[in-house]
Order: sequence, then structure tokens, then C-alpha cells
Amino acid sequence: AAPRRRRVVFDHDGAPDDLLSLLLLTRYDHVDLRGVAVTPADCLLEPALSATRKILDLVGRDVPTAAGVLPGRNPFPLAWRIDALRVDALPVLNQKDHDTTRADRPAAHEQLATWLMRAPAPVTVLATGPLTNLARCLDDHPRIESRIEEVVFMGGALDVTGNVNQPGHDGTAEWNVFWDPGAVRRVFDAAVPITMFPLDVTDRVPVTPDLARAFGRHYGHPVSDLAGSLLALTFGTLETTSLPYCCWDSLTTSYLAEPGICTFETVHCDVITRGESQGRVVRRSGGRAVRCARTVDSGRFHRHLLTMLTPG
Ligand code: AGV
Ligand code: CA
Repeated sequence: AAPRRRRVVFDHDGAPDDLLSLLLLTRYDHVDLRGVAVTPADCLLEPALSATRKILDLVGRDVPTAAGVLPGRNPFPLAWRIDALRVDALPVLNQKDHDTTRADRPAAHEQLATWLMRAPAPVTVLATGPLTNLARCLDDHPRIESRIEEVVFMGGALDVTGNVNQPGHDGTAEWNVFWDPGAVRRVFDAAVPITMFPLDVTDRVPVTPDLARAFGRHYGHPVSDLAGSLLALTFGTLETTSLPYCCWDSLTTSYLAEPGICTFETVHCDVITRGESQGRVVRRSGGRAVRCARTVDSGRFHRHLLTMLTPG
């Protein structure tokens, strides 16, 4: 069955997995992409914004972009954030001169409100980074709540260990929530449907050498070269963090095209915003109902990536 048409606003935070997600999103004919916001969380803002514009240009899409200006509470490791510099320098994204300086730089949380209000019908907000912009947008413009069809969010760790390894933290949180726990609380308090992809399911889709190398067989096509290069940039993660780099965000994005890749369960959730467990999403009876991905067909997901990101 063909996936249903959606208007989408994408808020990502510039890691290789986020940029792979952007590329994937532009391949979905049924998605009307209305704007892309970059949150300066797991990236350096300038190269991540620049790479975002170059990817949109590579695939011939004229989509507005916006820069996140709001700070998070717990900064990402600089060693991860610099990946955006590497992506922005990839030859496939620099086949011509890009004018990446733009005079108008509206703040992402303001732009989000404009994109949502201007759309002729409610919009899906896809968030593969922290929810800071959306939370602030809900505070400043309560009317946007009714303009949101669904929030699709990569974040949380329900029944598995988190991925935050920082002094003073107990390791139960996932990074997108940890960066700004209050933002997740704010979005949980809004009357909008939320579909969440926690580590419980994304742990099942590590970037494997086979997956990355599969793109080499299509060498010479811009989209597959970029996809394979983005995956190659993720290697070394297991060696330096003892946790693999996963297709966290790209799995979340694939939901918009092939929701049957995962199965779902409604979980009543709360988020801890203080102390050594801050950023942890927990089950709590009477808590906020969130549709959570629980299982994934990883073979089907890999086929989806290859079908969408390689020619013919
Ligand atoms: O926690 C997963 C989120 C995803 O949105 N990000 C990476 C994905 O974009 C943070 C993150 C966790 N572990 C990481 C991360 C790692 N080893 N390297 C870079 N980022
Ligand atoms: Ca991300």
C-alpha cells in the first residue's frame, strides 16, 4: 500500500545520521517537506546548516531552512559535534560553489511556528534531535498545537540502558532527551499525538560494515555516494564509546514511508528533568500516552534504505 501523503517539518541536529535522514526524506514522493530546522546539539551549527542546504541543493529541492539559537542544558561531546565539518567538506556536496551565507536568519523556533501556521492542513513534525525548538514554539504560540498532526521523535530509553556517559549521571538517559529534558516534558504536556523511537528499538539497527559497503556497489551516483559516505563517517564509534553507532534517526524517518518496519505499543511515560537520572524517560501509570516503537524488522529496514538511496 502507498504511504499516506504528509506535510512534514523536519528538525534535526546535524549528525551524520540526521543528514542521512534528510537525504532519505527528500526521496519520499509522498512527503511535502515544508522546512528544515537545525538544532545546534549533536553538531556545530554552521557546518550542519551548510551541509543541510547543500543536500537540499544536490537533490534539487528548494526548501527553507532555519538555524536553532536556543541552548540546551547538557552539551554534546565536541568529538561528536565536529562530524558536521567533515560532512560539509565531502566532495559530493561540493561539486559547485555554494553561497551558504544568507542575510535572513530567522530563529528556528520562530520559523517553526510560521511553517506550521502557513500550511493548509496539519503538519507532521519529525524531530531527530532535542525538542527544544518545538517546546519553545508551543510556549510562544499555543495555537500551533492544533496545526500538528503528529510528532515523530527519536529519543528515550525505556527498558534498556541509556547512552549518556557523563560525570554525575547514572547512564539511564538517551542523549536527545538529556540535552534538554524540560523540552520533552513540554511536548508531553501538549495535546498532540507522539510516536517515539527509543533506544529499545534503535539498538537493533547498528550501522554494519555490510550496510555501509552495499552503497559502494552503486559508486558514481550522488545520492548513493553521499549515503555511503555518511555511513562510513560513523565507524570508530564502537571503538571509542563501546556502543555502536546506530540508524537511530534514519529508522525514525523510515516510519513516514514504511510504518510496518516497526511494531508499536502505547506506553504511559514521564520524563525525569532533575538530578542524576535527568533526561530519563520512564514508564508511569497515568503518565502521558506515547506510541512507542517496540520491534523492528532490520532486514526490511536495510532493504528500505538501499531501495530509496540507490539508483534503480
Ligand atoms: O542518541 C541518539 C542521537 C541520534 O539522534 N544522537 C545520534 C543520533 O543523531 C546522539 C548520539 C548518541 N551516541 C552517539 C551520538 C555517538 N556515539 N556519536 C554521535 N552521536
Ligand atoms: Ca540526531
